[in-house]
Amino acid sequence: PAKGTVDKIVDKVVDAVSDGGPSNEIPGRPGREPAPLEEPTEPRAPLPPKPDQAGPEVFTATGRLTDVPPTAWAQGGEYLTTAQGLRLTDTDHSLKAGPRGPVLLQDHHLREKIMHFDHERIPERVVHARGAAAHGVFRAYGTATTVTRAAFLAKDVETPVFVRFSTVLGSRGSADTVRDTRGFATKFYTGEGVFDLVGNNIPVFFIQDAIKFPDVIHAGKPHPDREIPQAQSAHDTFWDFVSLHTEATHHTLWNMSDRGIARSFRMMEGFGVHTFRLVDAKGATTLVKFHWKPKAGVHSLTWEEAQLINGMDPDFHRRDLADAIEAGAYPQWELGIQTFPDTPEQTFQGIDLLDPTKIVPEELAPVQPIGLLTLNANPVNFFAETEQVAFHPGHLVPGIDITDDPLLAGRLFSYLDTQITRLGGPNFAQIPINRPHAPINDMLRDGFHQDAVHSGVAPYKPNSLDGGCPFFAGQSEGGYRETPVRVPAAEKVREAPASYADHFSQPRLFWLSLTPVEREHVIAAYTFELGKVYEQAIKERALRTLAEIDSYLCEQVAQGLGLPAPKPVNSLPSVEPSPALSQLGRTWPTTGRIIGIVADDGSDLETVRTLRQAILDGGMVPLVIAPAGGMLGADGGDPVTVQRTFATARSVEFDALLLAGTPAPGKDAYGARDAKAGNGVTGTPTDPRVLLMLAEAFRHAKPLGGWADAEQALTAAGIDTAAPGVLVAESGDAALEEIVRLLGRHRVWDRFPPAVGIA
Ligand code: HDE
Repeated sequence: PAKGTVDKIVDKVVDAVSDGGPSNEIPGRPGREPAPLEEPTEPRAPLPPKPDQAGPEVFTATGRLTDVPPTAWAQGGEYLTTAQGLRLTDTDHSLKAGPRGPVLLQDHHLREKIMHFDHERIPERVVHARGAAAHGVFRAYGTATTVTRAAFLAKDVETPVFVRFSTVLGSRGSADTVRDTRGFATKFYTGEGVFDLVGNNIPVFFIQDAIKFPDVIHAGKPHPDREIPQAQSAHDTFWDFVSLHTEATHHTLWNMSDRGIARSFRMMEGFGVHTFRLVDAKGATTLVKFHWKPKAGVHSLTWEEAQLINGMDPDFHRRDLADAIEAGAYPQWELGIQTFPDTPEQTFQGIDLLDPTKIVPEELAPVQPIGLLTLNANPVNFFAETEQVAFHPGHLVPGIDITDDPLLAGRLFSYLDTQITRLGGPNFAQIPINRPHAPINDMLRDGFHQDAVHSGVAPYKPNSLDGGCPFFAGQSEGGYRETPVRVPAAEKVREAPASYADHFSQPRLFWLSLTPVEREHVIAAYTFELGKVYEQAIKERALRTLAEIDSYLCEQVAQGLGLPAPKPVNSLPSVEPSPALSQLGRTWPTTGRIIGIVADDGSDLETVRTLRQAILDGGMVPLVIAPAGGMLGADGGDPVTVQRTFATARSVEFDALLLAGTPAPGKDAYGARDAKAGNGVTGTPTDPRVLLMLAEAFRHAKPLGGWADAEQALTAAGIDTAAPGVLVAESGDAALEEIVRLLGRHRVWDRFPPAVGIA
């Protein structure tokens, strides 16, 4: 991002701190004017309309309203009105018989205001209820034109998009950093109609047939008796189901890997999961799998970090996405496709392309980039946009078709159906965020929340009364034609193909493709999750599933649970690992990374000033952490703005920590107070909250270090200063340089060499 834009976010943080904190007045540098307490009396200009959300054609008895910006319907006038447009003189007092008298039933404004409030909530999504979204643009490279006629994939075509990320299990108010699959749903507003790519950050799914969806979700959601636990898979019903229904093994293993605890929505891959069928201009078809590759790399939290964040900042992912966009550090992904010949078997090198529990390793079918997604604008209103957006895998455009994956077939029903309950009727396509940018002429009429005032008398076809309008489009006019795929002559059965019975070869492939560090995390995750299960029989069954993946994995988890490991399985499938499945081992851009600088008035502030600027120049975000808010400036130089205090900061917010020397305990350090009560922190020269921050950052394998007498604080925190990724540098510059180099790898895993048996 441009330096100025990252600066913006820092200034925003400064503003936020100055809003609530003590006076920031510094001689010669006055703080902000205090906000006026009265409401302004001059009307302000209406909010600008959103250019990509023009309204439907609306006519009234007095004429056409089409040219009125959509915001004018809801927020246009200068005066507060009722929903009927009546200007109001007061909204603070009910109408009463005298100031102390009873409230009058005739108060129509009170009645309307409370009635509307009573109905402000709508049912949350039955899955993927918790989410965050952003607007953006997709620019096609044109490389896909060899396999598809989709107009939005032609070279340099730019298409507006809206992308919603989500967790699956939790309710709308649940925490962001739980262990779960993440949704990655993209709405492309193409000139040929809306195309929705409704994917996840994990390339496989728990089930092979949509008819099992209620089962897996009932098992994952909180227990029906006490409605706990919220947004977790670490409980009996989930493990009961996945240990019995072993086709879930592959997806479960991905969830137990670091993919289940993404560092940021910006740092996740996305997958279309199913195989789709692309069709070129001549009707030739190619089978494809869609992939989103994040420009920022694929990174995860550590498990302890994820749990801490759920308490410290349950909106962590939501905030991270919005802050990055506001700072101008626009998140980007490349869209890519793996292509496979559309053969009657619909397999590729023996892998069944219709089985959504299977991947095709990138080493066998490389991901070919076809365009770039950039998220560049936050929603203006969460409810109107993020909550009301309605995705559907059946929203397709010419050139993109479905396959007979039985999981996809059920989804094609589900996503329309669910909106009727959630959005209150069949007209949800008219909600601004769902409106196509292509012209609509659908002959669908009436129903709840009908926004359009349709003209004409003949919403039927054929008709003569409306001149035969609207007309059918031929293929040359962009008409959608289903691919005439041959359907095999067969008997009606409730059965799956034989290849769907292989539930373990690909989990083994995934396990063997991970680095030792990643495998350790998988072992820890299973041990944690199964450790939360009460029923012994379920744990034992889950261990038998693990024995089908790898004996070491199974033994280690069994040991953690204090259970005997089941007998190793003879002849586990021999599979070729796919290194592309590992998140580690590559170096990524450090743009947008957050570096905390711990300092106080006794620190080397001159270097803090220089480093702060250097971090900004590098496209990263410096946050100065000090004993109290306001400014640091005891050395008489330019005051250094404090963004976090020892009270508001916690290690989980930062990707790396730098110490500008050892800070003295803050005046109001709770640790100092607690020390009097004898909690064991007496005698340390450093504020205990700083010690906690350092110890956590160390445990979470984050780069950390400092200069001046920083070593004293590190040692007081019990940190071995010779450990990898811990630096006590000669100068601030040297410390920063090394920190940035380490951040390119995200974490310093060398600090914790994996157990010998794991490699
Ligand atoms: Fe969904 N899914 N799903 N799903 N799904 C929904 O639609 C469903 C599946 C995914 O941000 C619901 O509007 C069935 C796979 C995402 O608004 C619902 C089956 C994948 C989102 C629904 C699946 C997904 C949803 C709930 C099994 C990855 C959030 C609210 C056949 C490829 C979209 C809604 C958003 C949401 C049904 C399986 C991704 C009920 C029946 C596989 C990202 O319609």
